[in-house]
Amino acid sequence: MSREKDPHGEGRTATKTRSKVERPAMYKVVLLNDDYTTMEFVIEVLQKFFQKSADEATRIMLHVHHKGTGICGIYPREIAETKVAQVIDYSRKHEYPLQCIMEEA
Ligand code: TYC
Repeated sequence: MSREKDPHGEGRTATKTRSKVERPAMYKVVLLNDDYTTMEFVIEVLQKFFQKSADEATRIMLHVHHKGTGICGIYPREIAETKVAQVIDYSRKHEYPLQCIMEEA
């Protein structure tokens, strides 16, 4: 019962049940650098699975190439899991060792 509707008056009960609105946990999807995957393939992956423009995909790929890792996007858990699986499946199908992981944001 909400306190506003408590017929016994304010503060009599501790039964306010308004549920707390919680934001879903969010996860970063992260690409890892390696020496074998081509730059062109990484750009293709970023455009195909993360809806990046050619310029943004190039920027992210170069960031990963120079720094070792880079964020492709931040998503709720199930979407992040799907993106990671899609990137790994597509990369293996094309015989690249590209690695993609998720981390709680
Ligand atoms: N380092 C790779 C090369 O020089 C390019 C690359 C970039 C690979 C990003 C993976 O996640 C990656 N061909």
